[in-house]
Amino acid sequence: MTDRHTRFGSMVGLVPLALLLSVPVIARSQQKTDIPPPASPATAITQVQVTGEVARPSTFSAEDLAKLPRQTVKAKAHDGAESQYEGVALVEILTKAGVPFGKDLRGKAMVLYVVAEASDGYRAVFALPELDPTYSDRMILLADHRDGKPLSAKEGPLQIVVPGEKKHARWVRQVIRLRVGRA
Ligand SMILES: Nc1nc2c(c(=O)[nH]1)N[C@H]1C(S)=C(S)[C@@H](COP(=O)(O)O)O[C@H]1N2
Ligand SMILES: [Mo]
Repeated sequence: MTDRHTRFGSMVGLVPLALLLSVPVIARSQQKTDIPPPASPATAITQVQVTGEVARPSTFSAEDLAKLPRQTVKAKAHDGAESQYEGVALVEILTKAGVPFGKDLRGKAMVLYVVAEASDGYRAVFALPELDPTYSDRMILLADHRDGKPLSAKEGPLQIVVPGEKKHARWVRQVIRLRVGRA
């Protein structure tokens, strides 16, 4: 008992010494970059989730997007440069997930909307008729290529392209999710 107390006492005495000795170790581990950097957009996986008020919640990979009807549109980016964008019309992706368009986009479905969500938390809303060729001739695209090349890390891998829109606030970059909601 006494012996243990004595030993404990001497261990307590060692604590400040141990702390003192560990200072250079801590300093060294802070210099070392052994913590991996956060996933950069350059390595982001090409995929988009379709969630919310949909019959078939789905995830579309690059392969899935390549199999859907491909569209190209000419549009002026925020930097003022006219480019050829290539990708899949939002209506095609959403139709696959069971979102109503065409003859089904009427009545109670008229309160549905889609939120394009980005990896940085940025979001923008579209009403379904804006995307529907039976309502509008606009071609709102989920683009994966610009002028024949994959989108840059800043833009992509997936970006909404809204040709002809006078401001670019709905050209959501780094899209990760299309969430359908009911107003
Ligand atoms: N993911 C994401 N997309 C975004 C934004 C954003 O902050 N995050 N800003 C929007 C706004 S307000 C504009 S004007 C354009 C700006 O495009 P640029 O950054 O390519 O110039 O991107 C749009 N898309
Ligand atoms: Mo903007």
